[in-house]
Amino acid sequence: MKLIGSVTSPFVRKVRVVMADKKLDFSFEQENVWVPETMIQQVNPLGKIPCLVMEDGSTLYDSRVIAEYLDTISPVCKLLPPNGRDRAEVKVWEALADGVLDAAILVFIERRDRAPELQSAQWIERQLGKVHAGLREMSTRLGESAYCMGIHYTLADVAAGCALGWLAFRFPEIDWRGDYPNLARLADKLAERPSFRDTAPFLA
Ligand SMILES: N[C@@H](CCC(=O)N[C@@H](CS)C(=O)NCC(=O)O)C(=O)O
Repeated sequence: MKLIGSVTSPFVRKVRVVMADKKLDFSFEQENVWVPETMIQQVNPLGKIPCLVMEDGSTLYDSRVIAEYLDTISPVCKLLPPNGRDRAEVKVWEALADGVLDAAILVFIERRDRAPELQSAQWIERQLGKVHAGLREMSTRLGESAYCMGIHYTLADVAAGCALGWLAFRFPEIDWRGDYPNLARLADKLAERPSFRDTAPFLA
């Protein structure tokens, strides 16, 4: 399997963490999807990473689909409950953490790619509102539990840890550690795992 991605994308990181936790072999091909010469649309018409290229050349996207698939191909470190309400709850956690990222990335791109006079303060406020509401909900859901789903590490923690890690990387001004000590405690615990430690985002 070949994973196409970058070392800064939190969605790619989700997949890399899952691969590492489940001890799956893959090659990692870095692709900058933001330059005009990117070839990403040859494997994903949406032009987004992560994209998983299988042995037969077929492709899987997006990160939620890839993570769910990877969990089915190895019994090591099961990350999703087999069915029922618990499985849906893990997927809600994933939707929540990914949704925080979607909103934060829109702000990041607006600020990075648009001239200051063209940036919409209203749009940025709208998206930041989602980021803050999402963080609040993550904190409420976590409560005093060791992990998102209680005592077991799951895909919910992978998604939450990658979202928090990316916010720390790109939005240091958002003080989620100060506002939500329980999220800081979770992030610190996850950062000790080799799968998280080895995939921390960095600027190349
Ligand atoms: N829902 C998708 C989101 C993927 C995504 O937005 N990836 C970003 C990088 S962090 C990307 O490739 N963006 C390129 C673009 O939007 O053109 C997933 O979970 O994989």
